[in-house]
Amino acid sequence: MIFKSLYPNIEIPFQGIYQYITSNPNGIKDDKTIFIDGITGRKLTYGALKSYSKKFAAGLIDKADFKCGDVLAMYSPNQIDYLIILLGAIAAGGKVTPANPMYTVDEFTNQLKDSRAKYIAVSPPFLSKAIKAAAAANIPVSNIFLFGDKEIDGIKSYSSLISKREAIPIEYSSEEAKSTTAYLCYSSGTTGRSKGVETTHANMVANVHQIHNVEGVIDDESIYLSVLPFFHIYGLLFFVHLVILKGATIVIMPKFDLTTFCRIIQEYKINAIPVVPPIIVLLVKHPIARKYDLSSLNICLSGAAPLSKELAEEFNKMYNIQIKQGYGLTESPITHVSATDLVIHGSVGRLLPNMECKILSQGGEELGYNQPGELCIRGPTVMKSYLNNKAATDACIDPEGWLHTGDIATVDETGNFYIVERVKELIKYKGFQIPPAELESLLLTHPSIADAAVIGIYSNQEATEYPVAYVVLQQNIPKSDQLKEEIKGFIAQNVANYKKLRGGVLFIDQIPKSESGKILRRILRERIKTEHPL
Ligand code: 4UU
Repeated sequence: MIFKSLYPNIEIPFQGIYQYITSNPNGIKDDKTIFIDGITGRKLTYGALKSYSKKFAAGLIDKADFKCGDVLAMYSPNQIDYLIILLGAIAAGGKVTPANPMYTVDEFTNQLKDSRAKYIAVSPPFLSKAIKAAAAANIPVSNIFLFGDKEIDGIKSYSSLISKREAIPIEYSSEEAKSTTAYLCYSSGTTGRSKGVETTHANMVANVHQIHNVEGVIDDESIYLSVLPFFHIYGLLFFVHLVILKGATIVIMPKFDLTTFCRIIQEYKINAIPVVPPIIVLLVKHPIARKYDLSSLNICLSGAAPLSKELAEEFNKMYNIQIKQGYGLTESPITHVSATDLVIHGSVGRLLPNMECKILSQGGEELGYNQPGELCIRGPTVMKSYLNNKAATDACIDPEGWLHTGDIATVDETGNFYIVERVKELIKYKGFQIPPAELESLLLTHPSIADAAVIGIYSNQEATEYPVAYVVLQQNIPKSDQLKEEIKGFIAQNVANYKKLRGGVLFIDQIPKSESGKILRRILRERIKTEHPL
C-alpha cells in the first residue's frame, strides 16, 4: 500500500530559494542578530546578511564575471562568511557545491571536476589544499576567494568583491524553480562512489516549507547551536535555510568538542540542538556535560544515523527534554520528523506533508503496516537527478518517481516510521558518509592487496559505525599484524580523517561475490559478527 502523509497537503510557494528564505514570515527586524560566532563572538544581523549577500552577488557578477548557472565550491568549516558567500552565489543565479574542508586534495579535486566548479571560496587554513585542487581541476587562481578580509599569497578575499550596489536576486518562476539546480551536495546513494545530487530551488523551498508548516516549536525566539556542518545536507537545510526563514538566532561553532559545546549552551542559553547520535552519547555519558548548566535546552533533534530507543530514553530521563528524530537523505533532505505531540523513542517520526512512502519486499511487493521492507519516497523534495549520471539516477528513482532509499523501515498504525536496517553499501561515521567503493578502489592500489571489500561495524561506545576492510593478499605476501597496520596507515594517508579504517583490517582468502561480480556484503556482515572484537 501507499502511505500518504497524515498531515493535510499544503500549498508550496515554488520560487527561488533566496527569495523564499528571506520572505520573512515572522516579521523579523533588520537589526536582529541572527548569527553569532561562538568562538570569536562576531555577530551578523538579519539585515546585514541580506545586504552583504546581495552586495557579494553584485561583486561576483561585476568583478568576477560570474554567470547564471556557474558553480561555486565552498571549502570551509562553519563560520559567518559561509552564509554570506553561499547566499550571494545563489542570489547571483549560481549553484553551490559545498565540500568537506577535511577532504584531501584528491577528494576535493574530484568534487571540483565532477561538479564543473568555476569558483572556490575557501577559509585560510585550507588555502594551500584548495590551490592544489584548483590547479588539478583547471580553475584559475583568480577565481579563488578567501574567507575574511585579508589577501594571502595573491589570493583575494571575498570581501574585496563586496560591491557598493546590491544585486537583485535572480527570480525563478515555479517551473524554473523545479528545473534549476541550486545545490550539488555529494552522496554515494545506494551504491558506488560519491555523486553530485542536484537539489533544485523547488526541492529546498518545498522541504523548508513543509517543516515550517508542521514544526511549531521553532520560532524567532529560539536560540540554536549549530555544530552540524553546513556542507552536509542536514546542516545546510536546517541552518542555512530553515532557521533563516524563521529568523531564529544561531550560534555557530566550526568544529565539535564537548567542552566548547557545553560552554556555548550555558553562555548563550541555547534552546535547541540539532545533532547526531554520537553527540547524544557524550551528553549522556561524559562527566564534562555534568559540569555545565544545560537547563536552557528544550529541543533536541537527532538525525543522519540511527538513535536507539534506549539512548533516547536515557537522554530524556537525564535532561527531561524531548528528543525528536529527523530522517532524511542527501537525495531528499528531510522526509520524516517526530511529531511534537507524539514523540516515540526509536522512531524517526512521521512523513512530512505532500509526501508519500511505500515499503517494498525484496521481491518488489508493496507491504503494509509493521512489515519491514525497503523504504521508497515520493514528493516535491526528491532530487532532480545525480549530476551527469543517468544510469545512477535511473537505478535510484524509478519511472513512477519513487526514490529507493536503501533503508529498511517499518511503519505503525500511528504513522510513525522506524528505520530497522541499512541495506545499501553506505557506511556512516558520526553522520558523515563513507562510500565503501572509494576505500575499496584505494585498497586495490596497495601493492600487497589482490582484492578488498569494506563494510561497517557498529561501535556502541561511540554510537556510530567504523569501516572495516576485508583484504585478500597477493600470492606470497605473508599475513601479519604489521601489514594490517601498514594498510590502515596507507588509507589514513590518502583520505579525510573521518574515513580512516577505524574498525581495522581483516584478512580473508576470497571476497564473496555474486555471479555478476558484486560483493556480497551481507555475507561479510554476518561473518564479522564472529570475528571482530567490537
Ligand atoms: C537512521 O543523513 C542524511 C540526512 C539527514 C537529515 C537531514 C535533515 C536528518 C534530519 C534533517 O533535518 O543524509 P545522508 O545522505 O548523509 O545519509 C542518508 C542516510 C539514510 O539513507 C539513512 O541510512 O543516513 C541514514 N539516516 C538515518 N538512519 C539518516 N537519518 C537517519 C535516522 N535514523 N534518523
